[in-house]
Amino acid sequence: MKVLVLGGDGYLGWPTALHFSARGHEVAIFDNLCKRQLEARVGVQPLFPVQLLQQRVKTWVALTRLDIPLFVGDLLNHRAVYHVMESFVPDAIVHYAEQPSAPYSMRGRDEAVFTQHNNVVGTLNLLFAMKRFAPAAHLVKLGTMGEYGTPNIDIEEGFIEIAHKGRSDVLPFPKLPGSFYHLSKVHDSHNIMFSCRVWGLRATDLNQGVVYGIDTDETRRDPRLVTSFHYDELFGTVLNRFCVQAVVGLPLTVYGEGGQTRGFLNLVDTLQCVELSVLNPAAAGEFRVFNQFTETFSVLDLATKVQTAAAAIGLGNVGIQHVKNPRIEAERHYYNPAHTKLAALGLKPHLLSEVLIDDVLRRVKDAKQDILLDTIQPRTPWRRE
Ligand code: USQ
Repeated sequence: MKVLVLGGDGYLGWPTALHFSARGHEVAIFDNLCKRQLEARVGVQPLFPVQLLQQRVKTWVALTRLDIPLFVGDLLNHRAVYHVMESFVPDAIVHYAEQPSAPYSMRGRDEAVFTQHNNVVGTLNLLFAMKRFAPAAHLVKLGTMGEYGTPNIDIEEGFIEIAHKGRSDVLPFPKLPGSFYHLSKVHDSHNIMFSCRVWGLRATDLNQGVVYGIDTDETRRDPRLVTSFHYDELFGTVLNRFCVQAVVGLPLTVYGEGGQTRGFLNLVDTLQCVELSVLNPAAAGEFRVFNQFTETFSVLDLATKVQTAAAAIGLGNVGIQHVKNPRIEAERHYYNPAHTKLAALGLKPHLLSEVLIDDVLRRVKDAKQDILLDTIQPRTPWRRE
């Protein structure tokens, strides 16, 4: 298949592009490299050195003889999107090209506006480009479990049957997003669903949980293929952050009580889920939603697991620090989201094990000298101060 990866320079986009390329698909990357600019602006960097995108594509080509054409362009520039759609004509479009951080979106007005403009308008440009140049292509869009928030009822996969005053209908599941970033994904979902309804486009919205991990089969082939692994307060996800904190001997930063429960998945399972979605496309006019995670944990559960794994590899007794929660979120709540649709397509989960945490800890330990200690503590409050 012809697979266009939007945001192919990122933590998930880069390994996704290699995964499809290694499996014989014709892959192209579209990226505006803006994550690198955001990193420079706020003074953070990925733990392992990430080469220029052009250089890592060359490394992949040299190793495999498999080409990955690169389009450096911005989804906000509709002409750039029209150009890639017209010249590559993808069968599937995997869309990661968004500002991915909730804390970044909560830093202030500029960052909130940037996040929503970049994400929502970028996706709108993409939908118009699909309508015009690739109406049969299947959009696989990375959404977030955070669209649902933590309601006091079971969370369904996208839709819920509601009986109301003697009538019933199947309607989008209610949304309770927890940041301007998560809101941007809600707005995207509505725009995509509408485009499927009125233009007959086909789309799968992957409501993904929190991803952890460093390596995939492809990135492991050469250190120059490593993905962008963050541990700072803005772009690092919680388990990756805890592993880095354990290596430098800092107490693990559990926000508040730590009863916040989320869906989690290994980076390699993100690739599996995206591949299953691409190989089993939505029908014309269909807007599907899959909840994409393999297990749920509370933040405190995760901290305890990292503590145990750290002790087992001789990192000593890592502490846990219940820091004041910078976010407005329930710290104790009901959480039971459905996640059967990807399993029905054949997902074989790589569950979180001590071995995996060990692997991450060892990899991080080798790069310990490069960890920027002053980027770790949370500094972005949600509340008015
Ligand atoms: N947390 C801590 N300590 C930390 C960092 C985070 O207790 O040092 C807590 C947060 O308060 C939150 C939970 O861990 O309750 C998850 O935080 P996170 O930063 O790992 O994840 P989040 O901000 O929710 O965003 C991440 C990705 C985002 C994706 C989302 C999926 O950055 O792109 O959409 O996970 S989900 O969380 O299911 O919405």
